[in-house]
Amino acid sequence: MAWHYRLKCIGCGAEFPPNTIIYKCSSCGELLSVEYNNDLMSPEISLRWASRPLTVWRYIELLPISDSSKMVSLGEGGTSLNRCVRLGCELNLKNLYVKNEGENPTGSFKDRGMTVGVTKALELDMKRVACASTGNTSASLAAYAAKAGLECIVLIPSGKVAFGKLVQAIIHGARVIQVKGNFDEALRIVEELCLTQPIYLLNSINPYRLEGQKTIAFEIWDQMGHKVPDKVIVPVGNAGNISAIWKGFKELYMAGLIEKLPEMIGIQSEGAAPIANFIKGGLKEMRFVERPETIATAIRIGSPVNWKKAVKAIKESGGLAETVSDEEILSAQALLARREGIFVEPASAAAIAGLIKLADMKLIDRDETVVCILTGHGLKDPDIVLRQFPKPVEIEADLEALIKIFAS
Ligand code: AN7
Repeated sequence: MAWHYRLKCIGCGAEFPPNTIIYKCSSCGELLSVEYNNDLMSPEISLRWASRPLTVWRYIELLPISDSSKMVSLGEGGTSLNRCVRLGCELNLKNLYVKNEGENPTGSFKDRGMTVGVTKALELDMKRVACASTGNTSASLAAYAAKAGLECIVLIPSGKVAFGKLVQAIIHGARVIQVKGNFDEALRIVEELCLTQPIYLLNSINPYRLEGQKTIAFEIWDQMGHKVPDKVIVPVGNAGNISAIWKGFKELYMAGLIEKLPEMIGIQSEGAAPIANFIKGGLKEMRFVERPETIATAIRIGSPVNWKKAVKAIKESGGLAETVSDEEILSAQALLARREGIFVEPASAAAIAGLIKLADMKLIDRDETVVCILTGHGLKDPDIVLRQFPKPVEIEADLEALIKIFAS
């Protein structure tokens, strides 16, 4: 069978045939990327897309799957691109949009990656899948593994995963293992496990998973009438998503479907900001954060494995990186909920907090088109909200008592 793609090392350029179980380059140890055959990269590639529903699989010609009969899907993708008139007004931005990834089946963008990654696990005839996770990856993998009938193992940092996400992994039947340590440590041991046992690793060092996530870019292009925004703002943890979205835009460009590329803006939490510190500080060497800490537990990551891909995405695109405090994240979360009716988890609110900060600093022009990626649903982490707001008042079941409340 002729393949339409191959794996390529982002460091030394070594190429590997598709359908090899490999996560890093065997000669230099760098990350791998999926590259498509040149003859696919023409505007004709999009001819068949228009007649298909807006989902991850609309773009199958640019996905690394050969046997669509094995497809494991829960209806992921096709999330709304909402125009934010009220929030935009407040920030003095005329063309503000948010892409609401919380609408995905398990409530986060991870589903785009897992539909492709778990389909790949079946193609490779793997029976067990695993990941380390700050929560959403494990929730998503657990669901897709259940759908596919695969055994699922997830490692999470002890006590640092939002309740809703933990509950998802448990109900879908994953073997949930709490690691006394942070995400970075959990990832290190699960990677070693998968290299020594027949277990398929579905963290974002898996290049196939990121292919699913790049469809965020394709959908934005489709939803904007075959145009791309000036700026795309993405919360960054392990840095897979910003890298994937940039790859998506670049493929549209290589295929001749767009004439310009958006600037990629990465936002990290102050207490877990190795990439933002590296870019903002113009550092020569990456300094990982040994003890990452932030209220946005999804992005509580100190050694992002995809940092090289992400730095390249931000620099190549002429974008930038910024940090936001926990306070700024929580206030952005409430502002978005109250102005636009969208409830996101703190990691996603980091993108809005970054937007606010950059608008204040006049780093976004009033006329520019901006898209913020809202990566996960707010209901995954309700405790955080309850802790910040006073308890609702309680009254007797009596009209007068009710009227009294409004009078006060
Ligand atoms: C809501 O679930 O890393 O920069 O293990 O859940 O691609 O890592 C989650 C990451 C942003 C950061 N927003 O994306 C995990 C995990 C939400 C997230 C990110 C995550 P990457």
